[in-house]
Amino acid sequence: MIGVLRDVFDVFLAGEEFDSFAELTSGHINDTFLVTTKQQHKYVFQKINKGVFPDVPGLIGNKVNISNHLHHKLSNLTKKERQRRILTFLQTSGGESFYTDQNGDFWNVTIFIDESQTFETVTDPEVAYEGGKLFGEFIFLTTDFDSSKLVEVIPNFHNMYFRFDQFRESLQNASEERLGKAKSYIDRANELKKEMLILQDLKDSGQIRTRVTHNDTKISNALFDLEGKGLCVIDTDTIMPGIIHYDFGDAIRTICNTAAEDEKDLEKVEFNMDFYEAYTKGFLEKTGDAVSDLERKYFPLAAKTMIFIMALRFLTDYLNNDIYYKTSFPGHNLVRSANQFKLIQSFEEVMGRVS
Ligand code: GN1
Ligand code: MG
Repeated sequence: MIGVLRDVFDVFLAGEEFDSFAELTSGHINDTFLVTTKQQHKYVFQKINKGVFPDVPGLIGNKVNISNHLHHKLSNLTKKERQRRILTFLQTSGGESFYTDQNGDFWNVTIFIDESQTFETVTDPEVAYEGGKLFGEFIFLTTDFDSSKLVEVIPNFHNMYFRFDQFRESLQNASEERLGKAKSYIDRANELKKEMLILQDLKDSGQIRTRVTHNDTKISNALFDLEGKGLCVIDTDTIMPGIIHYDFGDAIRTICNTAAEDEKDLEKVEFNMDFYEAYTKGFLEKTGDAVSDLERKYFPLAAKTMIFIMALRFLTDYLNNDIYYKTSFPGHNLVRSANQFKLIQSFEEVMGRVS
């Protein structure tokens, strides 16, 4: 690995000297490294998974364009402040935002944001509130960016019809053993199908507007400063046109889960309503009038739908013998799916109590 990292280094950081690197392992898709220079600067080197993303140059174009837009919108801040609040992409000596290595893999480099922290799970409503403000601000600041200028980096990424089609195919190809182990979750997915298509229909009919969305707003993709204030939205690979519900719901999916998304002990998995309220408050404070009443009306369904889509995708990957997500033990995807289905059950109970 060191060889290719050095090649990437030389192309992006000709003026500095390589010191050391460490792999950052929290993502499920790409390979990510923290690189430190002898000048004591830190950068994030990322190799984008070209098996998952068919158009990597398009993907990098999206995220660089959105970063530039955000830098422009926050131009009242100093450059140093902006580089802590917004991902900043380096350019190669040839003026490109990515480098293609000898294997045809694509690399991009961003400035590492130091003195920051992330959360895999949330235990403090203040984190939920700050996360809501951060992702809400992202929506607010990108509302005037024409989303049709973005490449659809994974076509149909959050399209529920498409995810059900993939699920149906996986059922046809799965082993008897895996079908048996997954039976109760397969049944549950089918039971929920009709409700889980409502938002997709509202999007497809144009009743809910398509805008710039991040599409992977799990809480670990929000950086916080050391005081716990929201700092920067990271992992912008999946930025593309979408509906606000994708971002609202995916954040709730991780913030309101009292356990990690792959916790095996399902008794630990509960939906935390206080965090739902704290997140929503922060989100709406920042989005302001960028959110319509109709969009807002469907926030609770957005939460359920985004928990569900991950339950379905993990289940599908389990039935496909784990070809998409990185797994660390046999059955990892089934554990993830079971976890998300338990979260839906808890969500239904908690929401039933408040409504
Ligand atoms: C994947 O690679 P990572 O962890 O950023 C996935 C998301 C899921 C997430 C679940 C391109 O994101 O959709 O919500 O795992 N990204 C892609 O943890 O499929
Ligand atoms: Mg991601």
